[in-house]
Amino acid sequence: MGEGKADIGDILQRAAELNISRRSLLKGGMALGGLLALSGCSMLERSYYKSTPAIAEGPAQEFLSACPRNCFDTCSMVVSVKNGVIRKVAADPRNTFTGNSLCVKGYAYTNKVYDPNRIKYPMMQTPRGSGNWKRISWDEALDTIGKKILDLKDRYGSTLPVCMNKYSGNFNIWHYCVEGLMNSLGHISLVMGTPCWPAGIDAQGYDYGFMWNTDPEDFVKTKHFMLWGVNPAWTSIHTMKFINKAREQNGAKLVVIDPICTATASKADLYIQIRPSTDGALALGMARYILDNNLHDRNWLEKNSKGFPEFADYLKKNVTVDWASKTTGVPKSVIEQVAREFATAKPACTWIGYGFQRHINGGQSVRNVDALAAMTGNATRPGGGANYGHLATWGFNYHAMVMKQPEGSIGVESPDGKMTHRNINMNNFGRMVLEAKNPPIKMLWTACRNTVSQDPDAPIVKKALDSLEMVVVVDHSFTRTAQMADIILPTTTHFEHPGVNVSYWHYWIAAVEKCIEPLYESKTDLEIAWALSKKMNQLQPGSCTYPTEGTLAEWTEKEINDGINKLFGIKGWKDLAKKGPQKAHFPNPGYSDNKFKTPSGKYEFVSETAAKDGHPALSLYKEPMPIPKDYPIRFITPHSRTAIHSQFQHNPWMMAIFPEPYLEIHPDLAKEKGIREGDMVRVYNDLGEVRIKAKFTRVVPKDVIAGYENWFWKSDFNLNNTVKAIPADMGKRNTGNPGIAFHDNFVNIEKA
Ligand SMILES: Nc1nc2c(c(=O)[nH]1)N[C@H]1C(S)=C(S)[C@@H](COP(=O)(O)OP(=O)(O)OC[C@H]3O[C@@H](n4cnc5c(=O)[nH]c(N)nc54)[C@H](O)[C@@H]3O)O[C@H]1N2
Ligand SMILES: Nc1nc2c(c(=O)[nH]1)N[C@H]1C(S)=C(S)[C@@H](COP(=O)(O)OP(=O)(O)OC[C@H]3O[C@@H](n4cnc5c(=O)[nH]c(N)nc54)[C@H](O)[C@@H]3O)O[C@H]1N2
Ligand SMILES: [Mo]
Repeated sequence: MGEGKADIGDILQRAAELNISRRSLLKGGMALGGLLALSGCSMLERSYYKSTPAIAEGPAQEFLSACPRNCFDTCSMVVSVKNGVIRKVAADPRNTFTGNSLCVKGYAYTNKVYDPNRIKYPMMQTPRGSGNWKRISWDEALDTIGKKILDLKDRYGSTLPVCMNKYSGNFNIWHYCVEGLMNSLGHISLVMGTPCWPAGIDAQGYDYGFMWNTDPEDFVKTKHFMLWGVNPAWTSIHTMKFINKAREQNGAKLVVIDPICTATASKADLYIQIRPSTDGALALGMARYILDNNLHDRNWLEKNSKGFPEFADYLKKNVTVDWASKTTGVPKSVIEQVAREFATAKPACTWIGYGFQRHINGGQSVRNVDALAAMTGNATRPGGGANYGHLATWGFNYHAMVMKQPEGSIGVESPDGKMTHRNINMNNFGRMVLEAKNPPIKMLWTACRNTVSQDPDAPIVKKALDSLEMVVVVDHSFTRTAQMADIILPTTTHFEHPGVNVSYWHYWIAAVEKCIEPLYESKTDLEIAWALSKKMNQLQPGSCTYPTEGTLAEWTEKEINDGINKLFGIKGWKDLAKKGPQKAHFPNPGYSDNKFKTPSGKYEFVSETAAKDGHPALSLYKEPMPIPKDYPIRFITPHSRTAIHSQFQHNPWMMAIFPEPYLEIHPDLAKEKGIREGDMVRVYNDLGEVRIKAKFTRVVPKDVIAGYENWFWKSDFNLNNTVKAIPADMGKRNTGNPGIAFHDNFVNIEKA
């Protein structure tokens, strides 16, 4: 990692040595009455829309911050504080990707921090799910948890009955302390993988060696955009600025391919309403047209690629534009037109969204789109690229994570004879917890994660939680998962501690300064790790190797190394905080030097690595999932404008502007089912059901309905009640487990 550019190989190897999951590095029915009475919320609920503290007098002080949510944009922010109270959160324009504005969620931070429904104290619920919450002290909470871990270790001879599920609540670097803490207890049942982007990572791994998107600020150079299953008008609003600039300055054309006419699609020059999960056929149909019309970049292909002749041969024998048109539902003339325009515009930029690859053929479809970008010479052209994401700025020390197990810790034997954690697939979490044997799973520690809300198979996840002896949730919100906990531990927001953040999309780094004191009795995840380790060692010396003290400032500084310093032109975290956000200076962003990390060192149309992993070596077409007879309607559940997953939407300001979820339904389908606009609709399949209000719209085709994943305060609306844990085709190589086909979700509907 000496050069600062994260060598993912190094990081993964280091993680593997320490038995830390790859996923940790890769985006790594409570009854309310009782609770509200205890926490003082009943009073606060009455002033629901006035939740920020009274105006504080005195001079404002400004602090640097960065939004640590799992989002492309990872905005740099400036926070104004008066008398210890946050008054304003604004964009930091020194980060030129962030520019002058935040998103609707960023501006709602003052409300999120002071949300009256924040978890304020450690609390215990007896019995679980009853709503009978009691405030307890930190000492009692940690003592109870520590004794349970030791009891399980005693009964089963190892810490394998302890399971940990963490994902993307907070991407501040030292938040990997959660993995570190668990690693320090011994080998556990570790939830590995990611629900987010794994199929695409593996796909780009086969083609490029590893994903590495071009600098999105370079989108201004582009002449032609093809956005495949990505909705930046909601999910990356800052990238839209650069797309719009290219349209103004270069007359760039914007093509959007999505089964839903999204907010992004509505602004496009050309919107292609594709049949879901058939994008591979569109890409290959375009490729065939480009080949037939000699519009491919022979020069680039000869020098920089491997296997193009085989790919061309496949196209000639197996692909026609007619076939592509029939498969995708896109008219032949449109395929031909867009193929010609894409191949002749230089540079042409392709952006593959994460929503795109959440299908059983998602990874293979990414390879098909990659191939299209490569054959036109756009794979590495500045302002071009087949852009997906990157980890090139993530070369930190992971000091908070890298911990060793106690001596003699017993785990699962890996093929090379080493002890490791037991791999619990994040994308099949519920079932794997229920089915774990020898030893069974008995306890769950979860932080930065809302499994009941965000994971597929929600009804099975609930059963799994019910089956455990203890569930511990560290969070600031009373999430659905928290409602099923025995113990909840209140944690800080990023305004209450220092930290450091980078993005998996843009190239900036930003320091996070502590702006205010931790609210109520909340502690950072890192302080919780120190405190639990201390408690464990009091209860049984040597039972936890995690350090027991430190300062947050020191631990933040310890994440920075020479490589990071060099890459960003800084001298440690303090210097970064002094200078403000900094941008990485890569000599070869997005493989613009055409040096790939594949075995051949070239772009690979034919990948032996893919073949070794059981996939086609060639970038050929993979069929979508057949539509089940009893459940003929596809239910797509993408991301919401007013939330990051289960965060923000439930906060008072957001509830005020957007109080309830809606189901997008085509009027013709609604008519067939006897549903009127505004009716409650029961959406169901053999897994479960969800009830949502119908909103008539023609943005969805007749055989597709859409609802946006979200958590509304006091609502039991959960889209994942119907989403089954069906694996995507790829993801295991780089993230430990395959991705999840969220959008191969089939249901039926009726008036509720
Ligand atoms: N406001 C907001 N921003 C976010 C997030 C959020 O929750 N809210 N989440 C962040 C995270 S973690 C992520 S992963 C990203 C996700 O960012 P995106 O990938 O932009 O968003 P998604 O909503 O997952 O999916 C985008 C689109 O994929 C489409 N899609 C589904 N199946 C297909 C298909 O077969 N073909 C094609 N062409 N399109 C298809 C959906 O209709 C949807 O419009 O956004 C990040 N930014
Ligand atoms: N149906 C459907 N489901 C999906 C998706 C979809 O498109 N459709 N998208 C999937 C994707 S792409 C993703 S990335 C996942 C996201 O899944 P998660 O990562 O679970 O989602 P979040 O709701 O962002 O965050 C989880 C929790 O972290 C908490 N949190 C925030 N900051 C901190 C902190 O500092 N410490 C601790 N301990 N907790 C904190 C939040 O309050 C929240 O409750 O969801 C997936 N689920
Ligand atoms: Mo995600």
